[in-house]
Parts: sequence; structure tokens; C-alpha cells
Amino acid sequence: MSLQDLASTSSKDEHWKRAYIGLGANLNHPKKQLQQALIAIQAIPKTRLIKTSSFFQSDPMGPQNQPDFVNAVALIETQLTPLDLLDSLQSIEQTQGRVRKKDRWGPRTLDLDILIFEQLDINTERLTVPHYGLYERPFVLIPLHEIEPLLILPNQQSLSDRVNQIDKQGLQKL
Ligand code: ROI
Repeated sequence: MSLQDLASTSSKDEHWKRAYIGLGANLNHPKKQLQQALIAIQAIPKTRLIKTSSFFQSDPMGPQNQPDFVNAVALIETQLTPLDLLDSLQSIEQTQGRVRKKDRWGPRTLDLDILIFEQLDINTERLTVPHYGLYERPFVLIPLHEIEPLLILPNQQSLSDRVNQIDKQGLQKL
């Protein structure tokens, strides 16, 4: 193998892909759940945590008879495929006591969503990227804007324009 081959192999191996992760919790000390989740995300193989937003308290979207949520967004870089990243995130959810219930809109100890993964459009049974709530949810858009104010959303709209349009729905920085 030539030196050039070696260099291109290693640069392929070192291709870090950017992904934004949404974090949410409303049971069992939500702030602690998010802190613990961020530590676990840092420990995912071939993955590094680049930036984390503040934590935001938010009214529950969907059924109101549940506690307020704490939400945040993180930027990571990873060498994993989207599905391998999803596996890692779901195993963190499971470790932190998430029980997947039929009740899709119910309370949860921890929810980790892949919001954006590079420029990819993924539509499979297990995974939809960009996340379907990305454009509408203040508890996603506002923390994302805090860490990436110049971001252009996958639909080509500027994130700051979108943030100026939406109702903040009682979102409070903690
Ligand atoms: N509401 C808020 N505010 N934050 C969430 O993370 C959240 N997640 C959910 C539902 C139940 C839809 N509502 C939420 O899954």
C-alpha cells in the first residue's frame, strides 16, 4: 500500500459526521436524567460531544396531565451510521429506565432523538431524519438556536427566522 493509500484510508476512517440530538425528560429528576444522558453520550464509541445547550423547562406538548419537561439539544460528531447511533441512544434510554409504552405522548424518564444527521434524509420504520418535530417544537428549535445560531434548517429556512416565527409556549431557560 502506498503512502497516499494509507493517508486516504485513515482520512476515511476519521470521517466525523455531525448530528444534533434532542434530549427530553419529565420524570424522576429530569435535570439529572439529562446530565446523566450527556455523560453517557460522551461515552458512545467513535462519538464525541461537541456542544450542549442550556436546559430549558417546557410545558408538555400533547396531554397536559403530566409534569413539565426539561429539554436540551446537543451537537455530536460521530463515525457511527445513523442506525448504530440510534442503537446507542436507545440503549442509554433503556439504562435510564425508559419504558417504551403504547402511550406515545405519555411521560418519560428520557427521550433521545436524532434531529439532524449531516444532510441525510432517512425514512425507515425505525428512524425518520430530519426528526418530524424539528420545525414545530419550540423546545427543540430554541436550544438548537442557542448552540447553532447560524444554522440553515434542512428545508433551507434559516433557524433564526424560524425561531422568530414560533410561539415560545412558556419555554424557560433554567
Ligand atoms: N413536550 C415537551 N415540552 N418536551 C418534550 O420533550 C416532549 N416529548 C414528548 C411529548 C409527550 C410529545 N411532549 C413533549 O414526547
